Amino acid sequence: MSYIGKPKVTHPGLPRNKLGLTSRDYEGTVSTLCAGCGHDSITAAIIQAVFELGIEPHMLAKMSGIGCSSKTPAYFVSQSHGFNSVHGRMPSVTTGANAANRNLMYIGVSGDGDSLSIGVGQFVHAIRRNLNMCYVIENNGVYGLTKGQFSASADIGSKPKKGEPNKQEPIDPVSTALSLGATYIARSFSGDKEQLVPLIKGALMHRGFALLDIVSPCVTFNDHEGSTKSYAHTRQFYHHVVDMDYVPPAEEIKAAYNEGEAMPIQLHDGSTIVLRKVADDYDLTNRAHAFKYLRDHFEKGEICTGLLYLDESRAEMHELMGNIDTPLSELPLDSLHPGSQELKKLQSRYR
Ligand SMILES: Cc1ncc(C[n+]2csc(CCOP(=O)(O)OP(=O)(O)O)c2C)c(N)n1
Ligand code: SF4
Ligand SMILES: [Mg+2]
Repeated sequence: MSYIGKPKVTHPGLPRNKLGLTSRDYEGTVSTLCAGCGHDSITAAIIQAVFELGIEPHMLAKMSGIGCSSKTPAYFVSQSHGFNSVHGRMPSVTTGANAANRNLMYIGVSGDGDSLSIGVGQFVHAIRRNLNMCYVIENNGVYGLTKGQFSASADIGSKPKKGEPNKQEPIDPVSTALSLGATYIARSFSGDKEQLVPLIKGALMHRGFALLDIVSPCVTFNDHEGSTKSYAHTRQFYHHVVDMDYVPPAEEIKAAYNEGEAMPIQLHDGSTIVLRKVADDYDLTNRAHAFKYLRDHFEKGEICTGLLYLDESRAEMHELMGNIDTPLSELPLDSLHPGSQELKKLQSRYR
């Protein structure tokens, strides 16, 4: 794979964030994806979110597996850490990295194939551990990179370009994450940047496992009539449930919200997310209610979007394990290494 850098000519008038950086400083290499691919729009939304949050590039770790979606970390924040793992193994590699260095901010970018087929065993255990990361599934219903075979998120009746419609039940990442106890669950659409950017910001700042399931049409293999992951289908059946704004710790909430319509929730770092309910009858803090609502609307063919579930109270992986605050990567080797005598004692217990 060859990477082409973007020319670094920046307009002097470009807005700068709290670090003095422009959005151009958060770009990556030139994308090699097909023109119009939803994944490129998600990359643009990630760039905007990390720029606006003022994240120091060296404090970000971009993780991925294999697929067109998993290639995209190359296209944002060139100066951060990155690990492109094998197919479906991004969650375990991220778990290991996070165990060693809890100070970095982790963003994993995966596909519906990478996460729901070969990587499904890894995906569910990262949720169960409440791994502190933002997990993005760029969901197009197909294996784009290997030329458009149906993935496990393809809906029943969805028609391929050639061949028979899908007959098998889809795996819905949102319902799966709800049942496993993920603590921040959202769904959006690559074509809705206004909804997507605050959802990404909230997911990055949330302490615990944050899932973003983003419908991201594959223009080459799954954007035709009869596909349920096309631009036209998604726009027609898109149903906003709860939108949100993200307010950083240093800023006060300026917008006027009517009681009942908006609910501010403080995150652990002192920032606030302000929820704006679009569907009056939705309760995003009640798992059973959220599950039923999403299922009922799915059966009507609707795609519920927005922040769909939030639990700020659950402990994340390090807290659950009672780990020390200092990242293991910063501890001296002798404090991590028990020594050969201790190892012998430990082994003798198993003889
Ligand atoms: C172990 C292994 N099995 C199969 C493949 C072939 N393969 C590459 S990408 C991919 C699926 C990618 O689909 P998805 O994660 O949905 O990404 P997309 O390209 O649609 O963004 C498959 C099956 C592989 N690279 N490695
Ligand atoms: S094959 Fe599909 S998923 Fe892959 S880059 Fe092209 S449009 Fe995007
Ligand atoms: Mg896919």
